[in-house]
Amino acid sequence: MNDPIRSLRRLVSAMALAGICQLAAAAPGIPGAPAPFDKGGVKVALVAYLSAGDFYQAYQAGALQQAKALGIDLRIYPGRQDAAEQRNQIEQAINQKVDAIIVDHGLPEALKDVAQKALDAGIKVVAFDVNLDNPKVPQVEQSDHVIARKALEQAVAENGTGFKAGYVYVAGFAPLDRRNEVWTAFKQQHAGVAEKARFGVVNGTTAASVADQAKAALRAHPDIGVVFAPYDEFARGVKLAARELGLSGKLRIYSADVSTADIQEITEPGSPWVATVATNPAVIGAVTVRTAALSIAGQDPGRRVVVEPVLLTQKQLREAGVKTVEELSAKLPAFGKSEAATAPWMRNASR
Ligand code: SR1
Repeated sequence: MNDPIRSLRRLVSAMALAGICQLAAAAPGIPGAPAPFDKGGVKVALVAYLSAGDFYQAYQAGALQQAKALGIDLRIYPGRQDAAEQRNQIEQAINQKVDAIIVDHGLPEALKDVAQKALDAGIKVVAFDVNLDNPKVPQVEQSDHVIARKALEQAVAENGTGFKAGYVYVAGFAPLDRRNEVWTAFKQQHAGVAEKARFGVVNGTTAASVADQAKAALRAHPDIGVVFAPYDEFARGVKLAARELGLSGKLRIYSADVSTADIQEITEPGSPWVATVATNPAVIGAVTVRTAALSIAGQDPGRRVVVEPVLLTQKQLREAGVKTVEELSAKLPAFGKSEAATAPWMRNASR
C-alpha cells in the first residue's frame, strides 16, 4: 500500500536533491515568545534571484541556521538568475500560505506586483537587496554606500588620487546601483581618476564571464592600474584575467564581499586582490530571517535594517594569518555578529 507520509518525504528529498527547495526542519515553539513563535509551525519562504556564488551559499546557510534556532520551517527557492522563475516561486509560496516571504535580490519590475499580491494575502514580505518600493516591505541591506566608500578610500590610500581605472558594474541590482552612486561621486571629486573601461555581467557563471570581459578591457587599456570590482564574483573574474595576461604584479583590485574562498584568493602570494569591504553573509542571512520573524510576530523591524561592513585588506589578513570567515568572525566581533532585528524573546536564538 502507498504510505502518503513516506511518499511526501520522498518527494521533499527529491526536490531538495534537485535544488528545487531546501528545508530547515521545524522545531517546537519558543517559551515566552509572542505568537505564533510560542507554538512553532511558522513557515517562511526565501526566494532568491541569484543562486550561484559564495555569497549566496553563506547567506543561505546563515538563514537556515537562524530559522532553525527560531523554530521556523524555512524553504529556500533558487531563482537561478531567472526573473520569471523567481516570480513563479513567489506565487508558489503564496499558494502554500507561508507566514512570510523573503525576496532575495531580483529585478524590481518583475517582483513588485507579486510582492503586493503576497501582502494582500496576509503574508509578510521582507526584501534583501531589492527595492520593492513598498512601505509595507522592510528592506535589509549592507550599507552599500559605506562598502563603496571604504573600498575607494583604500584605493586612494594605496594609489594616490590619480590613477587609470577599470570598473565592473551591472545596472539594475540595488546593491550595485547604490555602490555605483558612490563611484560616480568619487570620480567627480577626483579629477585625476580616469575610468578607462567599464564592463560586467551577472549570470550563473559571473566570475568566468567577467574574466573574459576583463581580458579584453585590460588588453585594450594596458595603462589600467586599479580595478574597482564591488562584488566578489567580479573581483575573482578580474583576478583570473590578470593572471592569464601576466598582469597580477601591476594591477590592484578593490572589491566588496568576503568568503573563505575569497580570503584564500586575496592572501595567496602575488594576488592583485588587495582589499575588500564586507559583512559576514551568514550574518546577513540571519538578520533577514529575524526581520521576517519580527514582522510575523507583529513587531515592527523598521523600514530599513542595515548591517555595517568592515574593510579587510590583504596586508591585515596576511598578518593576522586569517584563513576562514569563521576565524575572521572570532577576531572581529563586529563582523561575526549583528544586533540588527533582534528582540528580547530571540535572545538565546540569535546570531
Ligand atoms: C548582483 S548583486 C551582488 C551583491 O549582492 C550582495 O549584496 C553582495 O554584496 C553582492 O556584492
